[in-house]
Amino acid sequence: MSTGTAGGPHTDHGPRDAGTAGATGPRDLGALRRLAVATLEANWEHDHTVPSRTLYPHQWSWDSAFIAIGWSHVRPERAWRELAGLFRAQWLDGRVPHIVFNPALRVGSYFPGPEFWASGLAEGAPAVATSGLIQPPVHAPAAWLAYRRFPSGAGRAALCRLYPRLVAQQRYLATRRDVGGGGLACVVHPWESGLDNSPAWDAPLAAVPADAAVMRAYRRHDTAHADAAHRPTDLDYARYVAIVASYRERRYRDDDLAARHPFLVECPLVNAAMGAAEHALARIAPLAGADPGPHRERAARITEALVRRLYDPTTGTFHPRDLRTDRLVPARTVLGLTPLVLPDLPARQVSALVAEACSARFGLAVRMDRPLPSHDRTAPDFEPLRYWRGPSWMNVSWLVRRGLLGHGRPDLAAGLRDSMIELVARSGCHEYFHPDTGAGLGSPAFGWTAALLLDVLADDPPG
Ligand code: 9WN
Repeated sequence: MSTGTAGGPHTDHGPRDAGTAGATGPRDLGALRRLAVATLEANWEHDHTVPSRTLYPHQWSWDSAFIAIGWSHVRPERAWRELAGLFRAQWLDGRVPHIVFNPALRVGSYFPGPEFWASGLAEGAPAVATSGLIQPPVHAPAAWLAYRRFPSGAGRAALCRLYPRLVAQQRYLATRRDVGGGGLACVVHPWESGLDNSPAWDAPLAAVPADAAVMRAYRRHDTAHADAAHRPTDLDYARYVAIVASYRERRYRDDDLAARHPFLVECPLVNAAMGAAEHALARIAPLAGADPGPHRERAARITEALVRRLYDPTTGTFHPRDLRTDRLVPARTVLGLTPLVLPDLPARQVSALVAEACSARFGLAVRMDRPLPSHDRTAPDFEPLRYWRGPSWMNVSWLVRRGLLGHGRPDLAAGLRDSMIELVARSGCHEYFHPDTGAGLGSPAFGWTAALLLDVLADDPPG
């Protein structure tokens, strides 16, 4: 990997010279750890951690799960406050909203803000303002890892309080969101996947009627804080807004999605996370006095459905299924690799995904020369600077690394770990990174980058 420039290491806490991949010395690792802790501390806000003080000043769902894992390494009580705070905003139907708005912040501190979502008008929404969407359900594994890292009595009590809420989150996804009837949950908005403008959504989004000019009526907050050339376009945002408007009009009810909703897609990541959550719940259940059996059964059913509905034997990877056309989306994005997190993924799919990850498309190796990209490097629509259309993200690398560890590939997992550490050593705790140079992009002090760096530095065994 060549030298990153944008963002540079933080001068206050950052390492001076962390060396090349795999050669990061112990003193440098100490400095990296301090940088990560300082980033989390700076983003802590009473009972949760903001992803970024500038771009994302509220609480985000899957960010909080990753961030809780980071807190478990340094201040375990904050891991539980983070998760408990998020689940206090759970809706009566079990959905965990993707944004919980901080009422103390001024109007306009994020777009679309609470006035746009109008969650208060929806049945079963909490008193605090939230969005009406979900994000990948990575919370049960996060809670399990946080407990395993520091298994105190207080941690166990917090985990047991969380357990029924985690179960309700799964029930919501498995029932209300199984619009395709095949045992998988669908996403109703690209934001629900966490990979907002991934090329995976281009085809299903193209069918949503929208005009970029509608964005003149709104003030985008993201482009005031980040380079517009790195962010989704105005036409993307016009479609995002149109899809929310359609869901909001029905007060975020899921009963007639198939008949009315313009975007319905089964996402490999959301469903892999849902399966991994059942495995984690099977570990948590005995602590909470519950039977792990049903969790194991549901986990097996989800893995079977994922392989049946989203795996394409001709490409050897997983693809989203567009329920409007009942076809797989052809783009080969990093979403396709994420089913590796399932411990019961059959050997055939594991070896196909390892081959896909090690191909020129994603460049995974025991010694990586460039970080894992979010999209196929060889695709004509690969964009090294634009958000989820090429740049490297720490959370996706972390998920793939866990999958590799779980499937007996510690060599490749170590290569990925080195490349993740090197990114932060070169560029700081950025939101995402240039997939060729490792330059830091987006927000410079990003929560999950710091949190997951702490986790990979600790290098706990899988489980
Ligand atoms: C919309 C907070 C979130 C992440 C998402 C990431 C980005 C929001 C945005 O930031 O999405 O939810 O405004 O772009 O795509 O994964 O959770 O960090």
